Amino acid sequence: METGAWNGMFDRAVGVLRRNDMGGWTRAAPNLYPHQWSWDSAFIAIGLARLDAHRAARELITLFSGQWANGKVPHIVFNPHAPPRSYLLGPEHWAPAVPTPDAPAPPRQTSGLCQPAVHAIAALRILEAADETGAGETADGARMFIRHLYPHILAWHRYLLNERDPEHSGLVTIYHPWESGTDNSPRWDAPLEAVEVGDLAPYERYDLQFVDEPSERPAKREYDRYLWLVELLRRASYDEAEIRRTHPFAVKDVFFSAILVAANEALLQMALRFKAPGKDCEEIEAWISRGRQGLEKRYDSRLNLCLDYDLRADESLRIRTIAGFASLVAGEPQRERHDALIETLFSHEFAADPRLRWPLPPSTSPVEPGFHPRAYWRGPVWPVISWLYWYSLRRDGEKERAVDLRRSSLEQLNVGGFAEYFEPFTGEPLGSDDQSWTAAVALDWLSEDS
Ligand code: 9WN
Repeated sequence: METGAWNGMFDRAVGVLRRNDMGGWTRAAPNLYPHQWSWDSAFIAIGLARLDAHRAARELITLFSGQWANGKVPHIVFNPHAPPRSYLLGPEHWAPAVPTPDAPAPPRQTSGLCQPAVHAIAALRILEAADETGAGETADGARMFIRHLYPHILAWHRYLLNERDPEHSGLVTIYHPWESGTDNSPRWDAPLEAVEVGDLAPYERYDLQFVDEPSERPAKREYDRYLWLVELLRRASYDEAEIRRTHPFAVKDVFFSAILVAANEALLQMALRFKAPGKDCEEIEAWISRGRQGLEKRYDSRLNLCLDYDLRADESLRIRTIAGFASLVAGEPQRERHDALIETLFSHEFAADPRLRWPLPPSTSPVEPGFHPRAYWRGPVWPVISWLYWYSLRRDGEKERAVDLRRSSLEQLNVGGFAEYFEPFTGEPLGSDDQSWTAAVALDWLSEDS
């Protein structure tokens, strides 16, 4: 562990996670996000694994206690004790028009969307951490928890592969920008613009009280559509076939799909370790190759990026964002593809823009017309995304690039603290302070030697 150079950052990161610990689960941030978010929890578990594998496993177990009967892991598991008027949308906004047997029984209250499936990657990390600790109650408990979780993660992936990709394209369909985790990315501008907002009840933006400027959060135009899409899903009672047929926002998300491939690699390792039936392994292997092939088809050789696909407009979304490097996250692209993606990632279009405070990839390319350096997913650097690329580059033998990403990220966090995201040119911390997943990835980085 290399913590000396970073002035007590490890302890500061631990402090953030402890303060956000709600007892068995961690709120995403102190004020702005008082509930348990799905992919945040996976990153949080990756960080917690460095402290306490057993507690890390509990983070996932609590999240999966909100899993739906059809395998879906909801993007939010609500905190019944969250202060009133702290987060819109609350549980009441998600209630299905007709009760669905898929949603978990009370007292668990959840949203009806999902988010990228980082969980298997986290689960494998927890097992590795437990193995490093060896025997003992904590490590054994962690292993037992993950063993118990394995079939639930398998069911989650099966939901994504079947319900969100009945076409067997290898690509996951999302029904809301929130499902991508990169909410107001310009990737979603065109498909969102095409959504006609109906009779939306008036609402108040609680989120704006927790940021310095409204531009750090999505605009009203976007929020109207976010709420309307939720209303439509609720009215459809989350019926998958109905949504597939009628929902106005349906996009094949390359980044979500790539994370699922990487997660399936982790799941396969778990299946082998737990001596799961051979048919599980064959199924997962087929998902992995289908995912990689699907991403390969979404590669655009003019932009040197993978592009999302709008199913409603029947067109590619030609926007240069961090999601375009999806095949690097999925792993094992053809050599030529790998090299082209790396070249673009470290070009002036992304991490080598000379104006950057640190050479870290911005969420949207500064050469893209929709780029905005302060606006959420339209330009700022997000440490969790830097972590995902660091993880992928390291896994695939790009050691030097990975070392540089880690070092620059730690410098960014050392100066700016554990903010939700950062202005790419000035390094100013933006969004929420003390964001749990930012502290968690810092812990993971600090626990490595390079
Ligand atoms: C909506 C919690 C979540 C992250 C998302 C991020 C933001 C929520 C919001 O916060 O989304 O899910 O209200 O803006 O975009 O990636 O999981 O940290």
